[in-house]
Amino acid sequence: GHKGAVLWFTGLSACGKSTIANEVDYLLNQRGIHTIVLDGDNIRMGLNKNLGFSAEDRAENIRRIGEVAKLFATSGTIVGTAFISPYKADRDKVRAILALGEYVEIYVNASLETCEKRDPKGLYKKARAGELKNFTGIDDPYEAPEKPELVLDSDNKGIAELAQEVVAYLEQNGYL
Ligand code: GGZ
Repeated sequence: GHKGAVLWFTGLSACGKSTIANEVDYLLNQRGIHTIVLDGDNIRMGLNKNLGFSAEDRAENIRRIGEVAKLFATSGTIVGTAFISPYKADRDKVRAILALGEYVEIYVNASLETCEKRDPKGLYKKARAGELKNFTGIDDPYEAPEKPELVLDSDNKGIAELAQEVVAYLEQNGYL
């Protein structure tokens, strides 16, 4: 049997976090595992709709998501979270409130160039034009993880392969 865990995907906008998290979610569901994905669609639209993108608001966004993820993990669910979570200190606080081994940091590593080329919502373009301020990677920092549990090469590999890498990590480390 498996225990709860938090698969904390972090990376730039358009790096593939949400898509990979949803594919992992699907693969785990196929094995009968209880899962949930937390992402901008279900968190920033609801619980966190009063928060923007200042450093303070991003910190509060991540803090609340960490607390929600902890509740689900305690209930035995495998939680996937897909937020930029650009600041190391905010991620480290989430790690600290979870039980040992419960927090699995997954760095979805795509270069800014790749993300900007994808630009599915045209946000990088707006940020470059100065129409969108404090955009991560353009005029707001992204602090890459120093010791993530897993790094995914999103410049060179596709969604299916990266999702398999996550599942393999979970198998090899006793989560499944
Ligand atoms: C970064 C922003 C910004 C700014 C709006 N900076 O590609 P998306 O659209 O769907 O993903 C981005 C999302 C980031 O929200 P998070 O909750 O993941 O951020 S954080 O963890 O830093 O709190 C992008 C959109 O929101 N977006 N403005 N200024 N991304």
